[in-house]
Amino acid sequence: MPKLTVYGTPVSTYVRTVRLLLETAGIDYDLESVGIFNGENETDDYLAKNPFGKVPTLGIDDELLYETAAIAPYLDAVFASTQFTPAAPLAQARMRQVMSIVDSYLYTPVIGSIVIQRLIVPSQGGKTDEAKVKAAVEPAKKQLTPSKH
Ligand SMILES: N[C@@H](CCC(=O)N[C@@H](CS)C(=O)NCC(=O)O)C(=O)O
Repeated sequence: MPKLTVYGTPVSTYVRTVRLLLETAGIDYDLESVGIFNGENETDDYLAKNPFGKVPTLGIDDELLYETAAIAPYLDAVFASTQFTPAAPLAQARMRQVMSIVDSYLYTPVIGSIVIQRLIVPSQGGKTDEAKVKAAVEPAKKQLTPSKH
């Protein structure tokens, strides 16, 4: 079993995705905190692990893997007997479709605006920018409305 290390901010939604999978499958790992609110993700040390300065990054012994859409299937295939991936190709494609929609369209209004403004800013003593929240509600609703498929 390789040594697995998750580098990232615990509250991050993408870090949570990777940790949910690890925890649910009972896979041993270490968590090394890299703060995205205090600039730790922009240090030379972290940028050497992940040149985009995003969390999470997964350490697998001496290897480093980043991008949640790469990390999750890797962990599922190697350590969880693909229990988190549907076997049927169409169901698998639907899963990737949802993941891609979240990454490409939903993250910015929901996390980047609503969660940051309503949760993170007040938790750090700041004041919510209600205009940013308001502007994000319609795009978020649109992305959350199921399509006919
Ligand atoms: N495409 C990346 C996105 C990860 C991401 O956006 N993480 C956020 C936290 S939820 C982050 O690192 N933000 C720090 C920043 O943008 O400076 C992935 O799938 O892992």
